[in-house]
Amino acid sequence: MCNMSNRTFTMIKPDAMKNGHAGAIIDKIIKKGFKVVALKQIRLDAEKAGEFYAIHRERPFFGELVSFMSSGPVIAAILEKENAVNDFRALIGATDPAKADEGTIRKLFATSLGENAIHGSDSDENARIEGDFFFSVLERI
Ligand code: 3AN
Repeated sequence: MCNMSNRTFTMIKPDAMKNGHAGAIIDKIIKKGFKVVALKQIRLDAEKAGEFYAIHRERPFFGELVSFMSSGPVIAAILEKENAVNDFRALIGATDPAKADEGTIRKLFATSLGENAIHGSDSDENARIEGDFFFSVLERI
């Protein structure tokens, strides 16, 4: 039941929130068969956004990324489905929306490479780390 390889973590990013796409994105996720284990709307400050994206600290776009991710609220969620990490990455599409497949969330709703609507964990280990970053045990069903 709690097999972590069946879970992933996502965040609807400030561009999609601001552009009114949150409802449509959640609808697509649920229709694709993901069960919502935990979900909340929060606003990251620059420090927390920097901590979440610490792996990109040395990249030239890090400052831009931190300022974007703390520019408005996000919706964070833990999702459950068989093969969750890979299936969710397929559903959201390529990092650059211009390169994302038709019908993917980023193709439909992302603004640009930097403001790309949604995050999806890239491994089971990161799904667990990222879910723990946002949610306590009591906040999960
Ligand atoms: P993904 O979100 O597809 O796993 P990552 O982990 O390589 O992609 O990048 C994390 C986030 O950093 C992206 N979602 C995007 O917002 C931002 N990002 C990645 N590459 C660039 C870039 N070349 N220029 C600006 N922002 C970028």
